[in-house]
Amino acid sequence: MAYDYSRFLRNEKLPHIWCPGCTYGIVLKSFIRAIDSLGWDKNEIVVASGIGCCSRLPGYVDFNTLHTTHGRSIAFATGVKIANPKLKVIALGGDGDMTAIGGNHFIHACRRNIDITVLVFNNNIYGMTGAQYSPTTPKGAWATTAPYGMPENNFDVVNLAIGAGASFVARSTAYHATHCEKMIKEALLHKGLSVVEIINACPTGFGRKNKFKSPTSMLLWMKDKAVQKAKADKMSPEELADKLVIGVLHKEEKPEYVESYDATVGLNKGE
Ligand SMILES: Cc1ncc(C[n+]2csc(CCOP(=O)(O)OP(=O)(O)O)c2C)c(N)n1
Ligand code: SF4
Repeated sequence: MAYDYSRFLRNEKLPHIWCPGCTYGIVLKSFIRAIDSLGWDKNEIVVASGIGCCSRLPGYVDFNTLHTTHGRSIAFATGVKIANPKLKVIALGGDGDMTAIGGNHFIHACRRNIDITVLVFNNNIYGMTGAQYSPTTPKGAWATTAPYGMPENNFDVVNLAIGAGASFVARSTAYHATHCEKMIKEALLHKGLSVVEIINACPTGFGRKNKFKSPTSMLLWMKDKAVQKAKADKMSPEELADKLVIGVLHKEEKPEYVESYDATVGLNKGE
């Protein structure tokens, strides 16, 4: 029997607004299956987004949702988690949302190790506003704001998160939909700040001008580029130079922010 996504959707909001060939629909389904597999009560789940094509996602899912301002989903999610630590809190956004305007929220949430899950939907471009470059646009790639090719170095979201102190960091792609579901599930189960970078395709903004002939070719690019962590561990840096390692790339146990905060404040108040 076909999987029934409608149990988790605000069906009255459909059809969605994403372009044909956009992979946000695929990852929305991975996200729903991950949550369903955990059997959590819908009412204990909070999903906060910023602004962007991917930030339409909370509009479609039937959880407690916040469609906030551009780059601020983590700030809102932090407030929710501190106010009610029992809630399962997820902040999501595009590469622009999370690594440009929201970059400071991102690194400081990682540093604090607050128990929220951050999903970074990386399509290497500002999709919603017309293909301006973002901090993850590869060097040399075309964007409306880089008509001669992106002149800047780009962020690696995984390395950024690990460097800033996140205690769980994973990567997947829209092509690897089942793997993506698994990464989201593991992130949701982790206590502390968990990040999943999900590589996405924006055929309308990024693909057409960057020599991808079709949305399918963008998915095949993800397939060819991805290497599972276990295999990557046996490869040389030269062999990995042009590859995208997927899987759980960092995991450690360390004190969680809300608990540390309560303990510190309680201690200083003499409780
Ligand atoms: C404060 C503010 N600045 C700029 C914008 C315009 N804006 C809306 S979405 C967006 C970028 C979206 O790109 P990304 O976050 O990568 O998400 P995508 O659309 O690719 O999913 C920008 C610059 C805004 N809404 N608010
Ligand atoms: S502009 Fe790009 S990211 Fe936005 S819906 Fe269209 S294909 Fe998807």
